[in-house]
Amino acid sequence: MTSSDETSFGPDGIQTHAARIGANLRGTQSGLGLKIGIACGEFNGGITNRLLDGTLEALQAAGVLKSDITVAWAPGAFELPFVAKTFAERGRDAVICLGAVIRGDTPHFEYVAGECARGITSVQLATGVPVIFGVLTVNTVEQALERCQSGASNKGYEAGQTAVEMATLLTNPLMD
Ligand code: INI
Repeated sequence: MTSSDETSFGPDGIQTHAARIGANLRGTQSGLGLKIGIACGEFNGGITNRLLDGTLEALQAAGVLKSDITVAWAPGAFELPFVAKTFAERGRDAVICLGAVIRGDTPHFEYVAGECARGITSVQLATGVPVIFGVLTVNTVEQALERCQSGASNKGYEAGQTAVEMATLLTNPLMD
């Protein structure tokens, strides 16, 4: 997390303005019954496997059933949006993209990371299914490793929680 004391919510969190709002909605971590697709990059697989470990831990903690989780491996981050689109079109409640793009000496990084992010945004807006950006875009291997250690700071864990939060938010009847 990069939030500081200054940028984090105060003690009332999202309730700060509740008295002035009709319906003040947020998603939950109740994942039972959610169908989740995970698109995972094989490139830098030592990192993406650790991200996947974090994601699975978060989904399990939220009660998502093992039988409702499908993982599809794509060659690299550039291909993740296509896999995500297929998952979204085939009935998943949320899709999680996991990848690791590490800067090299050429502009290749910008193309792979940029198109991956752009594609993920396009897919979720076009399909109406939340697609979570669990893709590391970092300058060094050390930075990548820092972000995929076990525990709640694992970016894959955050992505899993975000998927459950978004899926439950968007299906809340009060969104109508
Ligand atoms: N794919 C990644 O997931 N991470 C990278 O760091 C990376 N780099 O650096 O090249 C990468 N390249 C492969 C790319 O995602 C595609 O698979 C490839 O270009 C074929 O379309």
